[in-house]
Formats: sequence, C-alpha cells, structure tokens
Amino acid sequence: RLSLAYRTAKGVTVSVYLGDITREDTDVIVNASDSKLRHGGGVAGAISVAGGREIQRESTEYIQQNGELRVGGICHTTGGRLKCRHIIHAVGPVWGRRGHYSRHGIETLYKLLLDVFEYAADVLKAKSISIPAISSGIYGMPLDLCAHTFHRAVEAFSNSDDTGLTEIRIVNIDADAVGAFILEFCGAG
Ligand code: AR6
Repeated sequence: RLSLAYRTAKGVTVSVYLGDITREDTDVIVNASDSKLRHGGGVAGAISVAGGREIQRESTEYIQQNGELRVGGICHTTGGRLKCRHIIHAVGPVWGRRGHYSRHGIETLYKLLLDVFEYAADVLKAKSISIPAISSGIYGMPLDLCAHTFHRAVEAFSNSDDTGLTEIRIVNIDADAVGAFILEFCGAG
C-alpha cells in the first residue's frame, strides 16, 4: 500500500498516502487555490464540486470584501457539504513565473506551509489537517522539490512546542506524487 505514517517527538502523527482529499474527515482540509479563489481545476475544482456551491459562494464573497490573495496568502471558508469543519485556501507559487522559481518559489511555499499549520491550530483551533501537494500540479513545481519543502515545513512545525495540531495528513490523488513524498519522508528518516 502506498502510505507512510510516523509520530514526531512532540507527538504529532504525520502520514502520507494516496487518496481523494475531499473524503477526509480532519477538522481542516487545505485547498491549493489561485489568488482569486476561482475553484476551477485540480484539487480546487474537486473540492468545489464535492463540497457544493457554498464553498465558491463564500470564496467569492471573501474576494469581494478583501480583494485578491497574494501569492503565499491564505484565508478560510466553511467545508460546505464536506466532513471537515473548515477549508483553508492557500495560494502556492507558480513554478517559473515572476521569479517564483528555484530558491524563491521554494521559500514562498515553505513559509506558506508554516502559515497554514499555524492558522489551522491558532485561528481555527483544529487538531487535524489534510493537505495536498500545493504547487505541484497545475502550478508546475517539480515533485521532489515540493516534497522536500513539505518535509522541512512539517518537521519544523511538528517539532515546535505546543503545536495544537495532533495530526497532519498529506493526501494526494496521484500515485507519482505520493511516491515522491514517501521517498522524501522515508529517505531523510
Ligand atoms: N485529492 C488529493 N490531491 C489532489 C486531488 C484530490 N482530489 N486533485 C488533485 N490533487 P493542483 P496547484 C493533487 O493543480 O499546482 C487550480 O486550478 C495533484 O495531484 O490542484 O497548486 C487552482 O485554482 C497535485 O499533486 O494545485 C489554481 O489555479 C496537487 O493536488 C491551480 O490549480 C496540487 O495540484 C493551483 O495549482
């Protein structure tokens, strides 16, 4: 089975597996969004379809009131019909665009991931979160770099004091992506 799970020293369970994130029952699921929260394709489209019209409606309302999100920005809506309580919409860097490649893009994703985990724990009071491989699909970040960045961020967050989160699930519908993440998370122990 294409999966991996371990517990960090601070007691956070981290898992990586093949699956459809719209079916997850964690307090929060994360959406890989664009800055206008137009949930058309990729995981955003899947979440919008499975969660019902409410999600796009809340998202559009958010943009009308607050304007577009910046790259690396986040906001949240309810989970609509999904099992999760909240969805965090996170805008990853587009690989290769406007300097968002190599080091800069990677650091943007790294900071975004830390912000997502902190926001889930501190603002939404979540204990559990499911997250897709942000930026690795339509936004084109190479899978190994995406996986390495996730690994660094998950380690940094889950080994800090009093994280609030007890469970982080990295869920992907694509077997190649899951393979790359398992290789990264296993390889570095
Ligand atoms: N469950 C889990 N993982 C999924 C699912 C799913 N249902 N569907 C796709 N993935 P992407 P991005 C994985 O393209 O690269 C949207 O149109 C997929 O295999 O959704 O950040 C937005 O509106 C990949 O590894 O996000 C933006 O315009 C990962 O999710 C743009 O795409 C991310 O792929 C964002 O691009």
